[in-house]
Amino acid sequence: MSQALDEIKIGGLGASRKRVEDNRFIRGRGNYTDDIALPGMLHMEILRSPLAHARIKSIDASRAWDIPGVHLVLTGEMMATRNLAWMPTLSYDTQAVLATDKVRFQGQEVACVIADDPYIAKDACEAIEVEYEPLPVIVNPEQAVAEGAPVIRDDKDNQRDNVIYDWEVGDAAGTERAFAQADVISKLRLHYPRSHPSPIECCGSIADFNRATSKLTVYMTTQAPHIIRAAVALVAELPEHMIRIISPDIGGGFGNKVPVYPGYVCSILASILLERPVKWIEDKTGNLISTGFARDIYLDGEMALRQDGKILAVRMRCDADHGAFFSDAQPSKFKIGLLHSAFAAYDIPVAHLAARGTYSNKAPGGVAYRCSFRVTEAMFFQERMMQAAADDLGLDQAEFRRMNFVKDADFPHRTPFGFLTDSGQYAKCLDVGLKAIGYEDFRREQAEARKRGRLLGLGISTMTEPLGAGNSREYDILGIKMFDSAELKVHMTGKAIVRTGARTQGQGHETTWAQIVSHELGIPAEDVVVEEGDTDTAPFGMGTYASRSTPVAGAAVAMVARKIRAKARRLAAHLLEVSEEDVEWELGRFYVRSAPDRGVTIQECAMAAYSNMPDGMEPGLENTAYYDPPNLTWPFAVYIVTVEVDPETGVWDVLKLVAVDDCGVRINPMIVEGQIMGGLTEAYAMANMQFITFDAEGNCVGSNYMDYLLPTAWETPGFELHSEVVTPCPHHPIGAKGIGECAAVGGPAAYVNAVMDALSGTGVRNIDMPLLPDRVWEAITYRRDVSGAPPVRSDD
Ligand code: MCN
Ligand code: CUM
Repeated sequence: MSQALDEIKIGGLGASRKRVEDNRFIRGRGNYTDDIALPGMLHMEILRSPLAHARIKSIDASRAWDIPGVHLVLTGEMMATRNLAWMPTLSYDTQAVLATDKVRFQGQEVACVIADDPYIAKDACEAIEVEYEPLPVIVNPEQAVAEGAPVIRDDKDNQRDNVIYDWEVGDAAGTERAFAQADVISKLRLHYPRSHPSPIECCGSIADFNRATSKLTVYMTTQAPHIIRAAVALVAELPEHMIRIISPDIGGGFGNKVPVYPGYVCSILASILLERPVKWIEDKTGNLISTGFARDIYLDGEMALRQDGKILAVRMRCDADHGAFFSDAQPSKFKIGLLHSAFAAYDIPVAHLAARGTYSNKAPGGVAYRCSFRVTEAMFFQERMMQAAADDLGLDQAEFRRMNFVKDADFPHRTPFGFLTDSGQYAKCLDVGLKAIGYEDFRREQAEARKRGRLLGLGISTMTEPLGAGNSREYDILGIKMFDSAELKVHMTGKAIVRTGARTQGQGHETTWAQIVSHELGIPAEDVVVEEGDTDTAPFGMGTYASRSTPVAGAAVAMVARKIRAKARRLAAHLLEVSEEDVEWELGRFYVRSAPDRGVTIQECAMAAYSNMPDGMEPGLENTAYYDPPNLTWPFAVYIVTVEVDPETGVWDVLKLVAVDDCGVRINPMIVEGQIMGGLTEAYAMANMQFITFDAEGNCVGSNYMDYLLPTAWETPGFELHSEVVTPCPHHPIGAKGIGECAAVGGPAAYVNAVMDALSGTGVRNIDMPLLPDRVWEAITYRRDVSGAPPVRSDD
């Protein structure tokens, strides 16, 4: 007779538990960086460069110093005397903290003022006189490598041009041979425009250096507090145990809060110099103009095809515009992130990718924005290429994908670029999606509508994403291996606290980690509090990005709970006066195998750990687990969109969107759905409206919410989500795969493919995102491709 608990009732695995963090968020009781006020706190503002490329002839800050209430003016020159004018980036480059020699992008940090309040600081910034000598500006890779292009990074000894790297992966010779066998070669060139994560909360920090204790405490908006602590220790040469990084509530990160920004560094130095807390909160334009952007990549590729639809090989080239400093946060081994995860879901024998990265006079960044290290670009190119290839062969979009999918029985599968995928049911996901969208009926309707001049289109996109870096064999950042951790303390009454090295920014870890503990131990989720983000209390971890939290930190939570269960079993044996081998487990309770009625609850075991442990047993019930995943997790999804395009205006509307996501076991189905809807919304924004571009002088167009559009509930289409396909991850302790970015990764191609499908037969092969009405109209009207992000002329 079982007395096991009902797992869903106690908020375990699979329960759509309401998010516990929302209790404070929706009541306005969150505790964000800007909510924190420390006694004696000063305020910092940053003076930014109005020019994209210019030599600094002089900086005169005397008028700023004279303003009452100003405590400190920091310039590059002063930073240089402390060896802090430049800092190392996460990609083995250097980045200016405050400009000394030149400014290299519009919005670059030139000076900082620390004052009694932010208004005085801002006024004082305006009183700083900087004399610039403008230099020629580079805003795209083509200009970067042109004859006679000015060298942007002339600060670097061996840098003679604007090339950061030339990198390749795959089998060039084998790909060449496969192309020689092709019946058809399909080609596509496209630009994935620069986009910005644009979290509602901007970046900021409060540095608090206490001379009496020598302790530096920094409250800051970081997705990876431990990495920041290590960086501060190494760059500022402060002792690591005297640095405490606290990441309070975060109002969205989306990758924007992974890098180290000059504002953080300046607030820290200012606090050390002034021995007072210094707060820096970025404004919206500062955030859009200077912090980590994403994409800005030109992709060019070919697919070798057999007439019957079999893909023989893929060749990809890309030009990535990294801005003025190569500051990508990504595994060190891979110069262009995981772009080579492209085509992982398709059974393709051989492939080759060549990538070139270049500097430009734009803000640095490159990988961040809901992507596991450029997977977004990879999947976008993949699915646009699949559509183009199917069209070239005259094959049905769905059929062409299905016939090339990696089959369920073929896992584990080695992708042409060397990744090992381990599980999935790709065809099943596609079938669910096609049925839900009413594929056959829509195709008929589309043909009918065509006759009456109406343009309907259907776009399919699939994605598989490598989520959960490490394993530590292949994934490191600046040599620090990528693993994660969890610490679980069960108190004597059976209540518990779990801490991890990850950092939630809205994803709901406070809810879901408790559910994992609940699943493993039978402790009701409401009895488990989750804490993250304080380096003095959380175990070391690499932070939250690349949807690695569930795959890595979440796995660590399960593993540490199992360690606790193992000890609890010994306590149970002691309490039940039987040998450990005679003890059985069911959710929340140990019992005697031969007498199931005789049992003890996990809570009773917890009490015994403090009050009645067997002789020789270490008291207490707490432990830590570090988890180094054997592989990435590989979720899969199919997104299908139908649209109607108005040929008169180029405006397009989504008729229906169907999403079939297989992220393995879902810890909290409601949270997973929220993640998918958020991602589909961001994907819609990228496809439809979002554009951070630059004019020929390097002025950023898109530095405010009038130019850089965020979709509201009004324009966002409705989504139909499907969760019936579940392929547990074979190596994750609870079978979960990551989900946080999937829809933002796979979504854009679905929308674009739908619009392109509506235009089929017009000879238009590509319109680059965003598919603004004027671009679509131009394509329809002139029957031509609309490509790239050309510099917008400032006199236009
Ligand atoms: N989850 C689940 N079952 C699964 C997988 C995940 O219930 N099989 C839950 C998780 O426990 C977690 C959430 O879904 O509560 C997302 O989990 P995961 O896929 O592990 O992603 P991370 O927690 O590592 O979040 C990072 C990811 C990234 S990289 C970006 S960018 C992004 C995203 O999450 N930024 C976000 N989603 C975001 N959502 C919000 N609200 N805010 C951001 O800044
Ligand atoms: Cu690439 S954005 Mo998220 O990985 O933080």
